[in-house]
Amino acid sequence: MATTDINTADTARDVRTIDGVVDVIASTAPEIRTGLPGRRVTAEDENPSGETQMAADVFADDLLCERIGALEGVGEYASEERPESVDVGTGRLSVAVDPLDGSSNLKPNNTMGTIFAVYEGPLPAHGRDLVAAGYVLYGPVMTMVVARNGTVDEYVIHDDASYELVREDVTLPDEGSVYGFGGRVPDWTDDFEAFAREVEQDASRKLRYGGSMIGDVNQILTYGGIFAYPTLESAPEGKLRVQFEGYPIGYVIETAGGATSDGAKSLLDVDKDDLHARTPMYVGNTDLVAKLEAALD
Ligand code: P6P
Repeated sequence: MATTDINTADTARDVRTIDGVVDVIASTAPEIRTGLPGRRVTAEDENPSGETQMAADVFADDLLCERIGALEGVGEYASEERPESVDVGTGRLSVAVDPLDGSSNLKPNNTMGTIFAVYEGPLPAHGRDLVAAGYVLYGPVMTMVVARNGTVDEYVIHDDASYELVREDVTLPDEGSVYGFGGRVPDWTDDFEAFAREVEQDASRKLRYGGSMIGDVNQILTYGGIFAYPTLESAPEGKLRVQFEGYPIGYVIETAGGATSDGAKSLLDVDKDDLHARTPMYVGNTDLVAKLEAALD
């Protein structure tokens, strides 16, 4: 469930570093998007989670590692595409990224995202070590959502890498109208399926699931509701990664007044010490997340 003790940067130096990370994410996004057309093929390797890597995943990761690693206040860089974190300097902040979330959407030309998380201290870090997080959404418009200093802001990123603030202090609407549930229905647990059926029967809600978490979570941030990639019979830990997806999205949604859960507690309180550990993810309006937790209890 949502918690109030969202951590934020407490030194001017860290604020400058966070602003530098946001600048790098925004300025690299147009280059990532321009580099996608020629990279819609699978790379030779799998990522540390055993998933097929796209050439675009490797391309985006290399760009971000180089650019973020050059920032003075950053000491460590890690990504979903690399087995281990990389020492990039002596800074006290670490940055974890999912360079291209939803790259399986590349072939059908659907939405994808770049997720970033800025932690105080070394990696793997804990959700309460976050001081900023956000994502780029590669949609009809390239947008960036940033949670820092206790607020969530949305920007449009232009092809020349300039970016402009379009929505300040973004919060979830009180009444959520969309839902999106990942995994295959036969693989859902009975408790989750009962919850899902109740949400689906509610005439005030409609399905929005696109196979890229950032596209789906941005629907929740915009229209309210609930997104879940749940515990599965075949994967009790779920699919999504704690450091690169669970914590940063938990930080964004809770900063925006929503709630997040791993089924029992805030995503920010998930305690896994493996860099590529997974977690079930439930994020959205507080009432729906509370109902979900009761259903799984
Ligand atoms: P499925 C993309 O591969 C991802 O990591 C998330 O962005 C997304 O929510 C999920 O996996 C989609 O998984 O099983 O629906 O393909």
